[in-house]
Amino acid sequence: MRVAIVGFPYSGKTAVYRAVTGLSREQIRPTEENLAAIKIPEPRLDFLAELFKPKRKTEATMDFVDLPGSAEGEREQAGLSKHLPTLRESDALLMVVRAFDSPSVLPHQGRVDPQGDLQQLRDELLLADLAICAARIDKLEKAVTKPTKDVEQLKHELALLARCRDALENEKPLLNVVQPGEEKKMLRAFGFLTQKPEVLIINVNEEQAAAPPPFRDAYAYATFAICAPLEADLISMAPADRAGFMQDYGIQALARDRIVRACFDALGMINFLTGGPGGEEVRAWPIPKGATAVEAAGKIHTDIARGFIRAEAIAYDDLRAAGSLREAKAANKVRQEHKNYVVQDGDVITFKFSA
Ligand SMILES: Nc1nc2c(ncn2[C@@H]2O[C@H](COP(=O)(O)OP(=O)(O)OP(=O)(O)O)[C@@H](O)[C@H]2O)c(=O)[nH]1
Ligand SMILES: [Mg+2]
Repeated sequence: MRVAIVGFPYSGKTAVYRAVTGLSREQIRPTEENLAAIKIPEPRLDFLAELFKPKRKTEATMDFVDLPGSAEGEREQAGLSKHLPTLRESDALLMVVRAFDSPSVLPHQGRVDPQGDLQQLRDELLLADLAICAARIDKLEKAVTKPTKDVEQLKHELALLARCRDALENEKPLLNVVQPGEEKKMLRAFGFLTQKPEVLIINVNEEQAAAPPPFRDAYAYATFAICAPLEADLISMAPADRAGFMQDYGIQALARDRIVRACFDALGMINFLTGGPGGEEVRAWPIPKGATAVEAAGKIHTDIARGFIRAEAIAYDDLRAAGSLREAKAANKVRQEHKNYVVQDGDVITFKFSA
């Protein structure tokens, strides 16, 4: 799972990256792509750790990428063109728009207009996708006139891409145009940018650091108004020092966990959990919503999927309410599930398999 941070020059992308990763300015190479793996908050593991006393507690991680700032002269645009390969490989976009005033940081196009900037960013993403779409359609239109053995498949792809082009020309992002499953799979290699879910960060002044977002955005999966450099400073402080500052600013909780969690949810992912009495580890395993028990087993090890017999599953809430696995079993809360069981968020699972 990879999230790329996208925004106009000096919108505060690197500050957001610091706020999410806790890295200092010195730890970031300004002229290169920076990538860090961040733990996805999973508070349910704390209870499992308390219950099973394992050696390790392992959250899943998500990669965040900060792209280097673009050179002068490209300031009219977000300078996305040279970063397209990285963006295409990402699964979600963390959009950053500037809402802060600062006499020392020249705003993009000479004005602070977060909604206008967001619109422009999205237009750039749409145009980049449209170019890819049109080029492929050109190729396919020629290819389908030849009697090759895969001509039916190519026609299928052509029809899908034509639909995508129509949507893009009408300024519709592809996220809600492409069906999950087969269509999504067919388009995967193109890495369309408007097919990626977005989480929006409105980078506000310190005075608004704890205020609700200044505007709502209907498209982004979630919107956060944060003062990115302030969040970056807070996260790098010792917890004892931090509390006082947070109180002064009226900030209840660091933005990091909410942002990371929103990206995870935006991707349509859920966690199933593993661990048990006497086990070495309690762990969260991310899977796409709708994944089956045997697919979940394959996340842990292909052997477990291959030799799959059954999954013993209990909902986290049931385990928590029962207080222990033994009590939960006595109350008939542990279910025996087959291969095609659709795993639910927070299921605590033990797989039975033949080696
Ligand atoms: N006053 C104020 N300054 C900010 C805020 N966010 C970022 N800045 C400053 O604006 C400048 C640019 O911030 P960066 O985080 O480097 O922005 P960026 O989008 O990564 O910029 P490039 O990578 O060069 O495109 C830095 O000097 C930041 O300290 C903010 O919320 N308030
Ligand atoms: Mg930067």
